[in-house]
Amino acid sequence: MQQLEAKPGIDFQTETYKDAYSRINAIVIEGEQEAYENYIQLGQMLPEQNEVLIDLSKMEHRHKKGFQACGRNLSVTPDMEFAKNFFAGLHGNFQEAAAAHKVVTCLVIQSLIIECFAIAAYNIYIPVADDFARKITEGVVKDEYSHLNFGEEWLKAHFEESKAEIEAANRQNLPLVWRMLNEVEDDAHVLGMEKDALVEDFMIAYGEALNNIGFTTRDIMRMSAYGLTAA
Ligand code: PL3
Ligand code: FE2
Ligand code: FE2
Repeated sequence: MQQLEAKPGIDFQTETYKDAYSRINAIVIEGEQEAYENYIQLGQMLPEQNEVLIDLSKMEHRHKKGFQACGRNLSVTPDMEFAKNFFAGLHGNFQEAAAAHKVVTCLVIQSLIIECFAIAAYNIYIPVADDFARKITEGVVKDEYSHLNFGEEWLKAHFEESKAEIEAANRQNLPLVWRMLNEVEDDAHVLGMEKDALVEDFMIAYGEALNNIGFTTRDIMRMSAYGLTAA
């Protein structure tokens, strides 16, 4: 709500900006769509939490609508095929875990990894966004903290019996996040977002989440490094 004037230095109507936006906007729309589906599936896996999870899924649906409006506002057509591929790895791992009734792995993928990725990306996007998208994204990012909190609380309450599976899910999926960040680096740069800042904000949010769940600083250091050097 701070600055309502256009950002100096970014022209939201150049072909370069719109081309990059067609992929980033699609990634966010696809991410929100998959989050919507994932929370519905999580509700089926955790029947006693189904109502809460259905509420979260509805928020994700609203987020998707909001980001679709951001694309339309800039006359950009999102490249949904690109975005589907972008999420294919995490999507496949979530589906595989769901089929095996591995609720801990599903929560790590959606409520920790994907939500932290979204929180980092949206916070960094807000100061460089156009006025319309900034207002939408400010509303969305508040919700994402509550989604992250759902995962934290559940995993914290089941920490001892979940610890090994959380570590395995981290090891399986964190390298995918670094790969995804590399894939989006150039387009994000065009939008005024730097990869280093994305990595830093992701690490902070994810490390704090692991800490809240019950991991030690030593565990967190070890877990955060997976795949980072290979990225
Ligand atoms: C779950 O609620 C949302 C999942 C979305 C994941 C988004 C990842 C975004 C990475 C690309 C950074 C660009 C952000 C710009 C926003 C228009
Ligand atoms: Fe969302
Ligand atoms: Fe979310």
